[in-house]
Amino acid sequence: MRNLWTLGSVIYAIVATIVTCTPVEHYDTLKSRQSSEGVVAGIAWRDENGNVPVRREVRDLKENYPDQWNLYLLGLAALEWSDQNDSLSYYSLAGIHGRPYRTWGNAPGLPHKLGTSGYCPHSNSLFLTWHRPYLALFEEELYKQVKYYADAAPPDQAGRYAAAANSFRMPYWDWARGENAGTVPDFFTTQMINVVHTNGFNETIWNPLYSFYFHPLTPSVFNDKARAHVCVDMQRAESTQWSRTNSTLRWPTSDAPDAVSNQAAMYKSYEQQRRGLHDHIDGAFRRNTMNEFANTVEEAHGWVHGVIGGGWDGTSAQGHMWPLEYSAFEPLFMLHHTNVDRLFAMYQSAHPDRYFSPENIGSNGNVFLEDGSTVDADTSLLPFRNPAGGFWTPNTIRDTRTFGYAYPETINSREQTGPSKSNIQFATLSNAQGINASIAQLYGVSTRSRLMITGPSAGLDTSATNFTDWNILASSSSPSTFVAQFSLAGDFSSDAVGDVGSWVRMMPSSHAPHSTPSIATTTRTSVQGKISLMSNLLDAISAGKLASWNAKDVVPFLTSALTWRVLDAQGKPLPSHTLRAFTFKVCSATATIPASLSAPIEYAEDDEHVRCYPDVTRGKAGGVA
Ligand SMILES: *[C@@H]1O[C@H](CO)[C@@H](O)[C@H](O)[C@H]1NC(C)=O
Ligand SMILES: *[C@@H]1O[C@H](CO)[C@@H](O)[C@H](O)[C@H]1NC(C)=O
Ligand SMILES: *[C@@H]1O[C@H](CO)[C@@H](O)[C@H](O)[C@H]1NC(C)=O
Ligand SMILES: *[C@@H]1O[C@H](CO)[C@@H](O)[C@H](O)[C@H]1NC(C)=O
Ligand SMILES: *[C@@H]1O[C@H](CO)[C@@H](O)[C@H](O)[C@H]1NC(C)=O
Ligand SMILES: [Cu+2]
Repeated sequence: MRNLWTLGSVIYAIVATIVTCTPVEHYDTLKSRQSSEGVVAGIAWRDENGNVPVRREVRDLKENYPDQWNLYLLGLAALEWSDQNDSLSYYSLAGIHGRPYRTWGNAPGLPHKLGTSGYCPHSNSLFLTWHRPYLALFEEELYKQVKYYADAAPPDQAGRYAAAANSFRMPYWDWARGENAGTVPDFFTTQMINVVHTNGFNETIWNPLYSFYFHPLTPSVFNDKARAHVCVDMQRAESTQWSRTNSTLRWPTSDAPDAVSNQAAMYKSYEQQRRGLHDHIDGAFRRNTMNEFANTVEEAHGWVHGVIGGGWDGTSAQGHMWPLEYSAFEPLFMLHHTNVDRLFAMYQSAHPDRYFSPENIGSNGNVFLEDGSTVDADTSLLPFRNPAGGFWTPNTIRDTRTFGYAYPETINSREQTGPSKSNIQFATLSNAQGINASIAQLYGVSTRSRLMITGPSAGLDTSATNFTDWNILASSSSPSTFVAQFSLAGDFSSDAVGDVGSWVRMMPSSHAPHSTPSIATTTRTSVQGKISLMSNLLDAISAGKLASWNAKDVVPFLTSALTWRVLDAQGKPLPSHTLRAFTFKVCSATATIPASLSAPIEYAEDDEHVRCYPDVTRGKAGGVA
């Protein structure tokens, strides 16, 4: 008994030390405490037919709905400058996701995790569902600001702005449309932006999409190093930059306090990655279960965090968007995650019968999830309370209309039962043809059109309907953030880096307690990734470097051309001998092109039509032999 007691007090002392390392700001020091604390109700307004408005693509909002665009800029700027002590301020809402690791909305989570983790679930199946009420909460607060500006309009403009405000919903940035959707919008990257006030006056304001200013910055809650000094068990290769940087940065020039963003690096990174992102989302929509879809979308999502934040390839310091702990402070976070939520809603519309099955989360716990627990569609999504009582769950957030919004592609899709099918006002994209056609046209079409163009010159009879689809299948048991970059150009020092695309896993830094070499010895359950080679093989065929996409040509080509490297969260390449946590193989599958352009390409998944080629990967670090 005595030994047990002694052991118990030692454990208690260790836990107490860890908990007191980081100052925990408790919610009750914050303003706005009320009985409805932490309740996410969504936006109640509906049109005369009872339909919810849509969240629009941000470029569509700017070009075609200028009143809503101007209210958005004014409202977002006001929210960003709101009092950080208010629990519904931009700062407090962003702080729910990761740092400063404080409790929110009277939902403290697990007592022994207080002050060590945020609420955001990553690398587990709650990822998509947790962000839906999170975004809805942010949207509610943004909407209040938008209404405030509309209500202050001069009397002769009041009706116009009231209408714009009522149907305002926050925009998304569709980063998944590849070359078809152009570059990073320029209004993400300019410091100043023009806004037209409701009284008609023009003003150039600080662009709220450019960066968020901490006011004040509280170094004690953003200082990983200071914490590591107190907690001797946490020797981390982390920087103190977060406790010194007054505003959110992208691809910062250094980790010094006077660092500035390098927007051109974000711009270029997106140009390099957008085709791979497109292929990856195309692949996500082809997954057969919601859990697999969620996992594949989360990979592409992590990739966008890197495109915006930078710092993962060693060419810059880390920007706020890259580490999970700080990413929600970056103004583009909400635009990015709203697109993730939209992709989720589209998959739901295409497959209304599919939803989340129970999953063990392994080591991916957070402030409210114990490591090793099993989550399912009834797990509480802390800290977001349902007005009907208790917390929201994956089952209760299933329908976006619960929170008062839809997306252009889902507003009238077949599974939804809104009273009107003719609400053209909200339908910026035609969805009359159904959700599968929208998915095929937005995310499946580039491979197909390129096949049709390149096919004949590569000896493909375009009246034939079958072709061979090539992918890298990857798996990893790494518990830390990593970026696996794949290349056919072979030169990782050039601009061609990652020309095939990347496979990204974003993890909280607490998952790398002893820095990266421990990657090799961990035992957590593995994650799977699938990276399409199709676009690059088509390029190679066009360039005359590859005769056809048949195995007899592709296998020798990939054997000599395909290389990869894996970077840690700081952008340092991992030495080959530490890649034991990874496996990479190259496989092909038979795919069938349907006659109708609005029907998706069909990919065989069964063993009979899938073949793997160890020749391609043998002798390469992590490669299957
Ligand atoms: C916010 O709260 C802190 C700590 O309670 C206090 O020092 C600070 O003055 C408050 N700031 C504002 C703007 O109320
Ligand atoms: C405001 O500025 C825009 C862009 O510079 C211009 O097109 C518009 O006419 C201006 N409106 C007013 C009321 O000055
Ligand atoms: C950051 O803000 C603090 C006070 O808010 C100020 O003292 C400091 O000079 C600022 N640093 C930079 C680099 O602007
Ligand atoms: C979309 O297509 C899939 C097959 O690819 C089918 O199972 C599903 O029912 C379709 N969804 C709708 C809403 O038509
Ligand atoms: C195309 O592939 C499917 C299997 O995915 C197969 O059943 C069919 O016979 C193939 N058609 C041709 C023309 O090869
Ligand atoms: Cu995220």
